[in-house]
Amino acid sequence: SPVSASHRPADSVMGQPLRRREDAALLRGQGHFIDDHAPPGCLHLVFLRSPLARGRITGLDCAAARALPGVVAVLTAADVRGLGRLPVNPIGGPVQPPPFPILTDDSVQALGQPVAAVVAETFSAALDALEQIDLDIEPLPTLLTPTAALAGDSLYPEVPGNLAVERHYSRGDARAAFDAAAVVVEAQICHPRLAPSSLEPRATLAQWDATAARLTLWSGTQTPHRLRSDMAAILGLEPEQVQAIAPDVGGAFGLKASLYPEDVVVAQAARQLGRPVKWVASRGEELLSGTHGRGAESRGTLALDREGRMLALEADFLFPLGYWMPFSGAVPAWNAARILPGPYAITDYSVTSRAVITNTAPLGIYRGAGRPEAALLLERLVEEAADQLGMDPLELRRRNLAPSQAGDAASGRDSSDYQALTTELAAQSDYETLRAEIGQRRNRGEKVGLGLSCYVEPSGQGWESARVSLLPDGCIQAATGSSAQGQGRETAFAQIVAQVFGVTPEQVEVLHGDTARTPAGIGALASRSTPIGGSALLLAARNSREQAGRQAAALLDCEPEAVLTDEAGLHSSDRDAHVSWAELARKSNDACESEIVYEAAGEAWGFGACLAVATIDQETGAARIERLIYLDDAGTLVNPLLAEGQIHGGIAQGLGEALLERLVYNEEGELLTGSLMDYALPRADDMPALQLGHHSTPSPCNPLGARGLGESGSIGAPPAILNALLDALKPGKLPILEPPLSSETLWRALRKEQE
Ligand code: SMO
Repeated sequence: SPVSASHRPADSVMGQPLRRREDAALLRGQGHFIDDHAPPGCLHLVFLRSPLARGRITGLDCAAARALPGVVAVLTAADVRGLGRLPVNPIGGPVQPPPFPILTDDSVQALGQPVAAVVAETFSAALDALEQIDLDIEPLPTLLTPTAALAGDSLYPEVPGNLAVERHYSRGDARAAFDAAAVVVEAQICHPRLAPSSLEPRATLAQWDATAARLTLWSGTQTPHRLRSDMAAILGLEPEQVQAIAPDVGGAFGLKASLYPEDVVVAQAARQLGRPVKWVASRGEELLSGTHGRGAESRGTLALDREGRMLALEADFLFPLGYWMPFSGAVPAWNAARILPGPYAITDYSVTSRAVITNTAPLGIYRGAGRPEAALLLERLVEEAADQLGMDPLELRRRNLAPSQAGDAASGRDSSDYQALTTELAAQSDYETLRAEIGQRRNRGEKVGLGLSCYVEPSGQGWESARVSLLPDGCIQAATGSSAQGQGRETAFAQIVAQVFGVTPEQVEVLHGDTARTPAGIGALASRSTPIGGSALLLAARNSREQAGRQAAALLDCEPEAVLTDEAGLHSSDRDAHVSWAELARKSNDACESEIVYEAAGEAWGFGACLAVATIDQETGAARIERLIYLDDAGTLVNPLLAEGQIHGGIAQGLGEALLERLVYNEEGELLTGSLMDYALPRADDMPALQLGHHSTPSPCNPLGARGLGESGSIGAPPAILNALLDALKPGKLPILEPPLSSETLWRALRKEQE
């Protein structure tokens, strides 16, 4: 029969909470991560890293290491001299990047900077050889904090005053508004430096084919096409000579969005030695030399009138960039500044953001990339204002949230309804009752508080490409230039394409993460893979489906508009004539294939609201999140199960930022949090039960109507959690907010209050 019994109407595929097709293999240990790959003859590479934060190299002797059995080579700066440098995205304005270091033999600018690389037959032989390298460094005074770097000597002549990025956004006359205001509140935050902490650390395997002069790179990357073009340029190759493959990527979070100096050394070693070379970062190397996130110092002031109308905002961010800049190194400073005043209708504002070179690990994008910093500063100011005005913080927000906006596809302006989400937040939390209960508990002496946040998440601008083809076996192949980092792209992308063809998702094969098999693309970052990558697939699928309809019409002897599809194939509308997908692929004259580049007309802005209830144990200072309600509007949800998974993950990382995580350097620039014994990642038992809800107002900015939500949880959760704890602490106060609010910090604050 042409119509199978399990036939599902086409519109039931999108929006279904399908389980991830990726999981069966991953759960059975059949995933293919970088370290699972070991081509015959594969060599192992390990790095000698600087043990000092800044200094002049006075001696480097690798002779003993080279002489050890099993050691094939020791690469130093001489082996990579003359190679190119990594471009830095000048997003939102100019950037003065420092040099791109690959291996150094004159000076070191950060603890963990690669100095030499040992390549050996086995990993342990490589490690043994590391011990035999003599490295002498004469220490120099370090610039570790952004404030110190801004006041200190220039670390590189290319970056005068160490100032690499400066962005300014303003509207109206903030100064005048401040002068006229009834209430002015301030906030100062020292954002924690964070480690993105993917499951598989950074890893790269390179193989050079000397005959074909071709380089193959397997890398845990979220931007395979950019890795390919950047690597080609740095090595002096044509892009066609390089193939980048991202197999299973165990999380990326921004950490894996840029090529690293280490990747270049691995590729160069493979080219020099003519054998495959693999490097897998240890967890310690990852904490030491992977890109960190956040780390800014921020301050802001908010002016209001007596009725709580927000009049003006001033904000200032200062980011410590570290000693080299990854491709997206300017993004956090730009993002933090450009999204203010967030969801609020503030007409007069002035926001400055600067980023400076420091003697620390590089700073990169990390889930949220500037948005969490902006949201935390703004939402602290709102809570302070509510305090000063004696007004309920939800009411204060509702008075100032921008009015709902219809959005407009032509101008690329997104729609929004912030009020609707906060109305729902009040309803879901039974807000008045909850407030009253918390008041009673406080009267009984309990340290309990309620915190709120509203946030925006600009997501998805620019382009992405896709190719959708009907294969001879009747399968539909969907190739995306976007990428996957473990967040279920295959499942969601298959749903988008299956919907268009009227088939089941199982009939759609998704190709990603291989530059030789997919059209060019940017990748999985900036919450863009669904709104932009998904929209590209949607449009390519529509074209390809239309071609299939035209060609089937000729075979079925009907009009193309009359062709119906289902999982069995294509049918005339009276269902008298039919052709299977495989038959069509074989019989049609032209391929049913479409490849497109989709350029978004505008930028989709996701948004949401969060409410947290938290308590502080008065004996130990331990924080406990009692309740967490998280509502978002991410537009069209392709798969609500995946959407919620993204929000869970984002909230977990946000909870880490609020309560647990901080990379700490001492005054010598040594990393005190060099292992997961000292750097506290959240565990399952740190997570509260979550109450999630979605509004799904389609965005007019892309044909899918989707907004990103991959970064959502880490933007909206920290302000709500921190606001709840600071509410619980009252009448205690923290003059400068320096997350994480660990039990020690809270315990000390409670003691102080009792003094
Ligand atoms: S921080 Mo994201 O991977 O753009």
